[in-house]
Amino acid sequence: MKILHTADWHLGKRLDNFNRLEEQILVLNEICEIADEQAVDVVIVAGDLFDTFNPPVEAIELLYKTLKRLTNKGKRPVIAIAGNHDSPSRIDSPDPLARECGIIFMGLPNTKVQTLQLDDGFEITKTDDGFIEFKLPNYSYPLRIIATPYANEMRMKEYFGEEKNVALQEALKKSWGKIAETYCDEHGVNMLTTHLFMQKRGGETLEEPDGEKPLKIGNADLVYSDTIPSQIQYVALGHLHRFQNVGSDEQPVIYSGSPLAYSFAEAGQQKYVNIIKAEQNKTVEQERIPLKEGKLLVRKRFKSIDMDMAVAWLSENQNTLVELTIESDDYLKPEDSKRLHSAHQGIVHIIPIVTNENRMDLSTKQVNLNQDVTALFADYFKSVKGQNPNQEILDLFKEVINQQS
Ligand SMILES: [Mn+2]
Repeated sequence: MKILHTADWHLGKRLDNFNRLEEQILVLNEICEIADEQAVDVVIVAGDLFDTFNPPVEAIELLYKTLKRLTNKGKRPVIAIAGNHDSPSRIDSPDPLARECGIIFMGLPNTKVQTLQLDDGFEITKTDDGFIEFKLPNYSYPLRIIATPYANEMRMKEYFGEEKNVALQEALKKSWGKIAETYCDEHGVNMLTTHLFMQKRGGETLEEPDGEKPLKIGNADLVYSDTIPSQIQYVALGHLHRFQNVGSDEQPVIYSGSPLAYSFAEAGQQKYVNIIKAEQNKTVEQERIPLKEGKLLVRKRFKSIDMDMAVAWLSENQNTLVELTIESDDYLKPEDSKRLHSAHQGIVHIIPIVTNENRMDLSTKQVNLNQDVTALFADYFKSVKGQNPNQEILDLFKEVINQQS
């Protein structure tokens, strides 16, 4: 059977002032088309469906429409779990209605899905807290999924009936081990999906997404991939935005990554969905499919004297979101800033970098207190920015001063 794994949709997320909804519509449409072309039997969305607890209406509509489309009229189960950005109750609440369409929402680690049989569709034959067994129309063997939506360390242990002083790592190992022992024999396909910060023991320390709510605080919520029971053939993870395997070839533990680059730390990253071919009692085959939609995030650096070059580059790379660094000896002039912005609609930040060396150090320099306040301000500005303020800034300063008197 074929499973499509995706995660971290973050519907409703913005990049500063830039709304990403149009791109999200395009890339989710692309994911639906991949699911159809590849004729996948099951879809897993491993958390962070929304970006906030109270997402905008357009994001909610986009989620429901996309998941419904993915179910292929109730023939293809779609399992969507909550991530750390999602409100568990918001994810759980449409469940009775969603289930009839073939969408299984799981908001909490102890969510117990009800058994179900859809006309001409699939069947949910067994369930337990955080566990579902599916019978799919075209397969003689079942698919089992252990699903652990995000909860913080303390709550997670509570749901699993563990003491506070037990490490999360141990609590998960015990709970997953018990479910795997009970339900996951070699006569079916066995998978696990969760939204956690997981890495390989002894492996490199992975970076959490920029601007994300971090899970790893003093390593408290860090879990190693050796907690995974041996019966599990594939782990579908959410949280980290870059595609990566933190398991092994024999037992892949995969972050599918987000479908769009959501911060400049992800600039230039190719995004994917992962397609898994699984059979009972066999190592899975995987193929990651690159996503084409969405704007590229680009970090670009120019010297202010090469303003024409910057403008030319911007004109030629319209379908991008740009973080522009401008090196100059003087404070960036408003007319330059205007020129850059009129050449490109997607400049998210302009970072001015001062290259001259006559930055003053206030700690060693005697401040001349006999100057007027505007001259003092100019001195201060130069000490902080390394440049003299331009006339516009001085005028603005004077205006502020005058308003106060
Ligand atoms: Mn997350």
